[in-house]
Amino acid sequence: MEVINDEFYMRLALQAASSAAGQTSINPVVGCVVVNEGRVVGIGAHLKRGEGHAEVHALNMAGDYAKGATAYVTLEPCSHHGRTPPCCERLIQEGVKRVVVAATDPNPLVAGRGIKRLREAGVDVTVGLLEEESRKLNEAFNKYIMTKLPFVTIKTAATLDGRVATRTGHSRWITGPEAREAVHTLRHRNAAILVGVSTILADDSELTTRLSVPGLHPIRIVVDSKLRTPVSARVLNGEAPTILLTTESAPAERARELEAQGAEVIACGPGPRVDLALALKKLGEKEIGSILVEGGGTINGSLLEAGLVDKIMLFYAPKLVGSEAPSAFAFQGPDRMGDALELENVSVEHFGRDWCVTGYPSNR
Ligand code: AOF
Ligand code: ZN
Repeated sequence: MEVINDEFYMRLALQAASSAAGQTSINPVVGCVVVNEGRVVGIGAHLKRGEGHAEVHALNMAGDYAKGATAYVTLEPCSHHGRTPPCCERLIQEGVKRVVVAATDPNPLVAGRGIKRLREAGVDVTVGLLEEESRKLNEAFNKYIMTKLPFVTIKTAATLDGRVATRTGHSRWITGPEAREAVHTLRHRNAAILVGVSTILADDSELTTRLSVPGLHPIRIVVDSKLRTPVSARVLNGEAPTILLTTESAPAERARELEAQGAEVIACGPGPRVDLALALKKLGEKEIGSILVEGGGTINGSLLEAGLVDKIMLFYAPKLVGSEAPSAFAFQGPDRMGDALELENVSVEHFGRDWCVTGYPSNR
C-alpha cells in the first residue's frame, strides 16, 4: 500500500511530467501537484513548448484552493520571462505556502533564482526530493540547455553474440515484438532518429513511429556523404521532415534532386566523410535536442570513437549467429582491456524474451 507523504505527491508529479516525454521539444518535462489540507486540488504538466508551464496548469485547476496550499514541482519553478511569465511569481501571487522541488533548473536563466525568489517572498521551499528521478527524465534537456548540442542515444538490436544480422545480411527480426514496441516508444520520445545511408539502401527504412496507439514521428536524419539516398526512398515519403547530412564534395545535382523531394541537405565538412561533431552542432542550432541513433555498426563505431555518445541502449535477443555476421559496433578498439570503453550506471530490463542493457559511456 502506498503511504501518503511528500514522496507520494512528488511521484504523482513525476508521472504527470513523464507522460509528456517526447512532446515538449527542447523544453524539459515538468509536473506539478497542488495539495491543500490533505486534498489534491490541482495536477498539471508542461505539455508543449510555448504553452503553459506545469505550475500554471495545476494552479488554474486549483483556483482559490491554491491559497495556503503546498505545490510539488519536479523542476525548480522558473524565474524568467520566457515564452510564458515566471512561475515563481504566480505561486507567490496565489498564496502558495510551501513548495517542494525535486531538481533545480540548470537553465542559466533560472539556476537557483526561482528558489531564491520564493524564499525571499516567505514561501517555505524544500529542494531535492526524488531529484535523481527528475534529472533522469530531463537528461536530454539538461545537456542541451548547457551545450546547445543534442543528447545522443545509440540503440542497437543484436544477438547475444553482438551481431546485427546473419552472415548473409538477413536481419528481420532479431528481437521480438515487445522489444520492437519499446523502440517505437523511444522514437516517440526523441526529437530525431539518425541512420547511415547503408540502412536506407539495404532496408528502405521509413523511420517513423509505429505504435498500437498514435505516436509522434521523429525528424529523420540520414548520414549520406555521397548523397546515395534514392529519390524514391521511403525516408523521403513526407510523413516527417528528413535531413540528409553530407559533405561539401557531394554532387550538387544530387542535392537539388533530393531537395526537390522535400529533404533538407546539410553539408558538414569538406569530406570524404561527414564530420559528425560538426553535424551535431548544426543539428543543435536547429533546436534538435535529442537524437536516437539506429544506425548500423559503422555509424555507431564512429560516434563512439569520437566521444559523441551520451547513452547506449543495447537490446539483446537470446540467439547466436557466429563470427562472420556483422557487429553492432565497428571500431578498432583498444589493445588492452583496461582501455575498453566502459558503461556507467548500467541497468537491465526485460522485454518479452529479450533484454535491454542501458548505460552511459565513460568517455563522453
Ligand atoms: C517551469 N515549469 O513547466 C517548465 C519550465 O520558453 P518557455 O517560457 O517555455 O521557458 C522554457 C524554460 O523554462 C526552460 O528552458 C526551463 O528552464 C523552464 N521550464 N519551468 O517552472 C515548467 N517547462
Ligand atoms: Zn515556469
